[in-house]
Amino acid sequence: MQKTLNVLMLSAGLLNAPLVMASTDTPTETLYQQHCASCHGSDRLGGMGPALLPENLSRLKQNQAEAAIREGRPATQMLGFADTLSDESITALADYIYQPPAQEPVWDKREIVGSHLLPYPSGSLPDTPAYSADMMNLFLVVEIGDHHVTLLDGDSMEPIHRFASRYALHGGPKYSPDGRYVYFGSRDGWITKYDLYNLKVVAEVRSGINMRNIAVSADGKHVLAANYLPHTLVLFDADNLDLLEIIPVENDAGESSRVSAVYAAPPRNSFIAALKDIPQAWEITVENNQARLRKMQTDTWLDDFFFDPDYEHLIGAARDGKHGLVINLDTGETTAELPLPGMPHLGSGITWDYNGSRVMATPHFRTGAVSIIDMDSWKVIKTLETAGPGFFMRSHENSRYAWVDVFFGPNKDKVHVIDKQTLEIVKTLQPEPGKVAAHVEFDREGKKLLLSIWDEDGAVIVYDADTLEEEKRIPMNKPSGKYNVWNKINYEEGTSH
Ligand code: DHE
Repeated sequence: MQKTLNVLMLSAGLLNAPLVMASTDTPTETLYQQHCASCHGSDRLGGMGPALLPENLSRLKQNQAEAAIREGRPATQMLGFADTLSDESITALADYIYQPPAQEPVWDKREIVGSHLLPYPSGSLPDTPAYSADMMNLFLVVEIGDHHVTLLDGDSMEPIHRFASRYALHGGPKYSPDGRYVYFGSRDGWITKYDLYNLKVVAEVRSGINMRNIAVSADGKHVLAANYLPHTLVLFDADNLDLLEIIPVENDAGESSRVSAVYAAPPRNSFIAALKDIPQAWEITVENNQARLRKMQTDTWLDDFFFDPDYEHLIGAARDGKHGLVINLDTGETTAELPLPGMPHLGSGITWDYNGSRVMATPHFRTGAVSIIDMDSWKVIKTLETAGPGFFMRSHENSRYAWVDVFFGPNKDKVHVIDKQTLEIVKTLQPEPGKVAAHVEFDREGKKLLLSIWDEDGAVIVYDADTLEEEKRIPMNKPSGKYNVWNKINYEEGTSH
């Protein structure tokens, strides 16, 4: 019996791991293998269920994890264990998954290639849409409540299809330049390529254990993934998601770094990566399927980037959360410093023409303010007070209004509408009292827009972009981001890129 247990534990890499004991006298490791491993992987790297490692759990409080083990998770395969396990065992299990594993998990070439799924190789499906709609005015809505995606017809605002996604998608899905395919990234490292013509997942691969986001090159040939764990950028061929290169992220002294995010820079035909742990920004160009790196030293650690429309400058938020730096991407030199209150969320910044100049605007995570910055002089021309810290900002070239949410605090159910020419808030909406209202996306013409009621019993609300009147509500399960094909593939000025 002991021999069998040893073999089981050896195959799960457990004999070297410390044995945490639940007070039932059953080692917690054994409880994990008995009850959790079949879905979450014997190594905790995930399987049908998400990875259960400290990095992957950083957004879930331990008592919430305990509640999920006890009661399960509605609308998922996660069953509750209240009837099977004692309270002490449940607490011990929750404790256990927040401890780092005895051996650092490995996610290298073998694991990446081993994860690759290719149900429909490139060229194997029809090249015409299987349904009729304006394919340029489709929206994808990510529903994080039950990990699904809804495809919406942007003319009729009717759902066309709803499909299951990987667990915890994060960051905007990225379209191929012709708008036929979309690539999703999950926090657990999965990249999913989906064919919008045939409504099918065509390829999937897991780039890492804990991923931040992905970017698709302007020519549509490459996908680059930014990982926290391991410290890598991973380059894939966009056709079938074949692995091309694993790029270790480290400086010349061999110190490695997590990658905060990666962005496509279309006019430069390159990618730009933001690094979390070393004060550098990287530009990555791909030649003959090989990555060439340019490492720009920066004055401080920068997170969260925004770019001017020509991608000549990068605007990064300094780690102190109080200012931003403007860096010339050709010279790598810092050209300006911006005083910004309370952790700007530059990733959701937008730009527009104002009095003959281009301005950019960004909300802040820690302060109820929107900063509006002149992009020629790099001066803050207005700090607009809002009802609380915001997360996302949006507009459209054809709309006179910019929308910003109040994601945090007692006014989280409010959304401000800003007149882009007077730089004043002209209306504050409160569509569903008590529930977060956040993240807007316009249709391709800028005539209508969608706003999320960010709740399991939530909805996407359709507004007329001029009259600001509500037109309809489409029920959804915690809808987060919404992404219009035309706006994304044309790098529309009012949306994220
Ligand atoms: Fe995000 C985009 C970073 C927490 C929902 N988020 C991004 C991007 C970055 C980022 C760098 C741009 C990448 C892209 O689109 O390719 N997000 C971070 C964080 O550092 C932060 C604050 C903490 C973290 O743990 O990651 C964070 N983000 C969240 C959330 O809590 C949100 C609200 C819910 C969730 O799903 O996790 C959230 N982030 C989003 C969404 C986008 C996003 C919906 C895409 C916005 C868009 O319109 O493009």
